[in-house]
Amino acid sequence: MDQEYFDKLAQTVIDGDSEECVRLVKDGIQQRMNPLDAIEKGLARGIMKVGDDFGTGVVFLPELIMAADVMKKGTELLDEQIALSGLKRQALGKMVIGTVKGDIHDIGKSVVASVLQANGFDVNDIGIDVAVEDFISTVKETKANVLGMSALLTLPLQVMGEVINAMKNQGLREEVKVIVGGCPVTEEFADEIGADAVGFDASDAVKKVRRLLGHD
Ligand code: B1M
Repeated sequence: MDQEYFDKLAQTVIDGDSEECVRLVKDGIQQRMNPLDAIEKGLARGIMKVGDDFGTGVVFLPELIMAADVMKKGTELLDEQIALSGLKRQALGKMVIGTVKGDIHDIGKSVVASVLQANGFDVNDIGIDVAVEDFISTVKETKANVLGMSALLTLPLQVMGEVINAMKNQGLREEVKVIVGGCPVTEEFADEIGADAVGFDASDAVKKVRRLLGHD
């Protein structure tokens, strides 16, 4: 698919036009485009523009919500394609992923979960607004060897550190690797709270998790 296609896809998010978004995504799927390209080069660029305009007061919450709904409809269709591409692979590791307590942003986290799954990891996505004790109990129950935490808001970032401390207190930290991500998360912050890695996008998350588990 060419740049014009990705620009049109981005525009559907900006315009809040879910019908056109779904039409374009289905068209792209039929033409065997790379689904991650459609998310990163198309839909995500649209939502970033709306997010920037929201930050500067050019658009308001209702427009942001509409744009997010369009993005979600598009990513759901694309996530299905991403999942299909990884169906036959053997699990490279067991992972739990969620967005931390106080934060309900789920689009980026879900994209990361789908791409990791498609790349051979067994991923348990426990959703949004996840409390410290729920991360810990799911890691224990599923015997995961990687925990992924996402946050887009600045304030709930501290929950990531609380989860890592709880893991230490419960003797889980040695055996479970931790990766964090989301737009406010930096290398410095990850070091400060004692995470093993930070993922800047879905492909980077795959690269880092592979490395953490010794696959590269
Ligand atoms: Co919100 N929001 N939002 N929002 N929103 C931001 C984050 C914001 C930066 C917008 C702005 O002001 N410019 C701002 C945060 C400011 C701050 O704290 N510093 C903000 C705000 C303020 C809010 C509310 C408080 C607004 C309000 O109510 N007044 C509210 C928060 C409610 C809450 O959480 N308690 C709110 C609500 C919403 C919507 C519900 C409308 C909607 C979310 C819908 C949904 O998720 N279902 C929404 C959206 C869409 C955004 C923006 C515009 C876009 C987020 C997104 O989906 N990006 C966002 C602006 C921005 O990010 N610049 C914004 C696309 C997605 C593919 O990228 O999520 O970054 P992203 O994920 C990437 C990477 O970050 C990385 O890989 C992903 C794929 O490339 N990654 C990981 C993410 N997690 C990872 C984990 C990993 C590894 C990589 O390992 C575990």
